[in-house]
Formats: sequence, C-alpha cells, structure tokens
Amino acid sequence: MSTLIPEPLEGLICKGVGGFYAVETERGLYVCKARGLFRKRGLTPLAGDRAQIAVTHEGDREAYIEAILPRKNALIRPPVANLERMFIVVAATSPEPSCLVIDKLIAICERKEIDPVLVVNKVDLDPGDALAEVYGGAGFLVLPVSAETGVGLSALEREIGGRLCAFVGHSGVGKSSLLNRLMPVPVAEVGALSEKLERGRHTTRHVELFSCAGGLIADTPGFGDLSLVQIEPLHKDEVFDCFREFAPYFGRCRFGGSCYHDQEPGCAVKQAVEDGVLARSRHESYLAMLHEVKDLKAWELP
Ligand SMILES: Nc1nc2c(ncn2[C@@H]2O[C@H](COP(=O)(O)OP(=O)(O)OP(=O)(O)O)[C@@H](O)[C@H]2O)c(=O)[nH]1
Ligand SMILES: [Mg+2]
Ligand SMILES: [Zn+2]
Repeated sequence: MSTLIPEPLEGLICKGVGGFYAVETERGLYVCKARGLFRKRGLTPLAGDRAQIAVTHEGDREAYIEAILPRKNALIRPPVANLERMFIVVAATSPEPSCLVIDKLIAICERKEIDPVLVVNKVDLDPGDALAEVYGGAGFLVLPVSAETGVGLSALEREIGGRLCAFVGHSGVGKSSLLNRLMPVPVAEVGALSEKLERGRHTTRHVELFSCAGGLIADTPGFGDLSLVQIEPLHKDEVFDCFREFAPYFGRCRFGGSCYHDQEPGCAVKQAVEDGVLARSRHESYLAMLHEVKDLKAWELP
C-alpha cells in the first residue's frame, strides 16, 4: 500500500548559524529552519544533534527540523551535542596555557561523560613537558602535536577513531590549524595572534562538524575564560569527583568524607600534594573551583 505521508528523513546537524541549520542526510545536505515550537519549549538544536527533518523544497534542498532525537549530552559552551571525546587544545606557549581552564574543561567532561584528551599544540615552539607531566601523571592521555611541522598528527588522527569529537580551548591555540592539517584540503579560517596581547582574535565564530579520520570533528570558537557557575553549576560536594586522581584519597583525611581538602588539618589530599604525588596545580584548580561554586544555592543548581 502506498502512503502519501513522506517518511521523515533523519540527519546530523553539522552547523547552525543565524537560525539556519545544515543537516547531512543519506540524501545529501539540507538547509533547515527549526519549527517555532522549539523556541516555545526552550530547546535549541545543536551541532551534533540527530534530527528528523521534513523536506519543503527538494530542488532548493530546504527543510524544517521536526524533532531532535534524544541526546547523550549537550554543552552550552561550546554549543554542541552528543560529544564522545573532547580534545582540550592548548598551546605549549603563545598563548600561555591556563591549568585552571584545562581543569574546568576536564570537570565538564567528567560530568557529561565525555572522554577528555589533552592536545598540546605548538610543540615546535616549546616541548610542553610540564603539561605532559601534570596531566599524564594524573592519568590523562596527552598528545604533543604541531600543526606547523605535522609532529604528532597521526597519533591525533588515530585518537579520533570513529567518534564525535571537538577541538575546544582558548582562542589562538591552533584548533582550526589542526583541523586543516587533518583534512584533505583546508576548511577553516586561521587567524594570527594579536601581537600586543599574544592572544587569539576569535577567528572561528561558530561550531561546525567535519568528517575526518573516520569520525567527526567539531571546530569550535575559542573563549577567554570559563565561568563554571555559568556553564556547569555544580554543588561544592561534587567538585572532588571532577579530579579523578584524587579518588584514592577519599575518606583518608582526619575529617574523613567531610574534609574539603582546603584549610583542614590532617588532609590526605594536601599531604599527597606535599609528597609530590598529586600535582599542585590540580589541587589549586580544585580549590579555585570549590570557592567559585561554594555559595551557589540549591535552586541555582540543575
Ligand atoms: N608555531 C606554531 N604556530 C601555530 C601552530 N598551530 C597554529 N599556529 C598559529 O596560531 C595562530 C592561531 O591559529 P588558529 O588555528 O586560528 O587558532 P584557533 O584555536 O582556531 O583560534 P580561534 O578560532 O580564535 O579560537 C595562527 O597564527 C596559526 O598559524 C603550531 O603548531 N605552531
Ligand atoms: Mg579557529
Ligand atoms: Zn582532605
């Protein structure tokens, strides 16, 4: 029996700019608008979402997004859904890396069940050994690379491994440069650092997904700093769980499970920092994050 109702077409949102979404389907790419009901429900389609679309003009490749399929996760910044692996990109130097930003991004990954990998770019300028020591020591995969010389790019390519991944980090660290090196032809605009401030110029303005090395890579806009309170509000008791290498010390402080590993005497975490077993910068980030969220009220948490 034939039916007059067309099958809904399913696809992947590759980018969304100014209310238009590029959706890749088995019948090719469509430019879509979202139905008004998304706005009413406060739901924004994101790059990385799987969507059902209804084609309005086949010739013009125009369609409406009818529904968003259930998400594994969604980030506000960068705005992307269903991320499996986050490549946290820093420059070994220029701009100088911020451990607090890295640690906040790791925290977001831990809470959203995204696998964090630290990509230390620009190793042609500086080997970035200190970062490798801190994050390798804490149990994370660290990839030293250079978009300039090509060092480490085959390892990076292997680590994409069929997943939905994103390059995330400060403006100017080389996210778009790395993407261009992994693609057969350059796809992203690359910006020079501002000479005076040694900072990036926010060259990438929106999230866009590219098929790459058997998986998908999202190039994302760089940011200045990251406010956890705005992006990932969490209870002060949850900060500890964002530092996976602290786990073996849980309950071993003088005040047991009620220790915040701050000013308390007999703290096993602080002792491990003194003994050089835990990285001092990770404990400093833990404290900075703890103080950032400690005054959040229950109603401010999700
Ligand atoms: N020396 C050196 N320079 C690099 C490397 N990778 C990128 N750069 C330079 O760093 C600058 C910024 O690169 P982008 O790729 O635009 O950085 P981005 O992270 O995409 O920046 P936003 O889009 O603003 O977030 C450019 O001048 C690049 O040429 C590298 O491995 N070594
Ligand atoms: Mg960029
Ligand atoms: Zn403690």
